[in-house]
Amino acid sequence: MYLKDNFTKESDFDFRFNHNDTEMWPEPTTEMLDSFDQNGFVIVRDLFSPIEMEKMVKSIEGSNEFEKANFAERDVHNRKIVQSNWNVPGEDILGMVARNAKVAGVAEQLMGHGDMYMYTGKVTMKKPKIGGEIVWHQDYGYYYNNHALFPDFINVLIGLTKSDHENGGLQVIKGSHHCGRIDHGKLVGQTHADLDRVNLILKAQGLVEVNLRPGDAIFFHCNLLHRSGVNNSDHRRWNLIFTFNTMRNYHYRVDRKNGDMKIEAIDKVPADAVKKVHNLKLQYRDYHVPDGSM
Ligand SMILES: O=C(O)CCC(=O)C(=O)O
Repeated sequence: MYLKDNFTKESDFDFRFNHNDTEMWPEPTTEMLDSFDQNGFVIVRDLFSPIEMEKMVKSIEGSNEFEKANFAERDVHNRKIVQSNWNVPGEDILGMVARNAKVAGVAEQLMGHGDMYMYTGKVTMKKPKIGGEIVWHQDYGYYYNNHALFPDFINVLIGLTKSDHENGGLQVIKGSHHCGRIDHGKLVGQTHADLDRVNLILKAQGLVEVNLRPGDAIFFHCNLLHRSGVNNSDHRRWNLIFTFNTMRNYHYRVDRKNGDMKIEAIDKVPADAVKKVHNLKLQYRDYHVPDGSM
């Protein structure tokens, strides 16, 4: 059942999820849809409750396989961003988050191009004091080169920890998805958008610091310019990020480890699916080291 009025508007692009324990399929409000179109993102406070967040963090911390699959990228200051990366959503708690009506369901409705599949799931981790910077980029700057024909991807980034200016939180340029795909180049191991152009867009549109508490999320379009700073704080910064792509956006060059994997539309689960998970053990998943995609 689709329920309306699950989201309350707090500012132009800031909304709050009204928790409800029943099995439900939340529907973005018209204001959320308009804000996503206009700004290229919406922030949703309290998308997951503290209990749900505690379960997610415990399951990740308790998994040796997850830890073994971590790999580090160096930034221009030789600081590290650690990542874990996979493609198949799965049946465990991380699967219940990705496939959740609050995540995949809301993402599909914001994009409005029908069924989507999960392109990647990942956790980006910045350790206290040594966590690195992620340079300005559009995700479509990467995916374009993977022969994605349409800029149809959407990210759902969920704060596993607090994430703000102090510990290397996300920054976005409001409305920059309307600029279309910008040329990207390489900077050390990272891919960055043309910085002269980014600076002009920044002047025209303005920067938004995305300050998240655990359980807050930002849904953002793949052409939205974004970056995140270094972590000089004493606190780790972990984000859980799911990228969804439309079924129509077929990849001609399959660049996944599981190249012959059948791509299927996400099998969505109701909003309370994470609450119902009791076994916190993560299943083995198709962790992989991507070919340079952030
Ligand atoms: O976790 C972050 O700081 C941002 C990650 C990012 O830029 C991305 O996934 O495209």
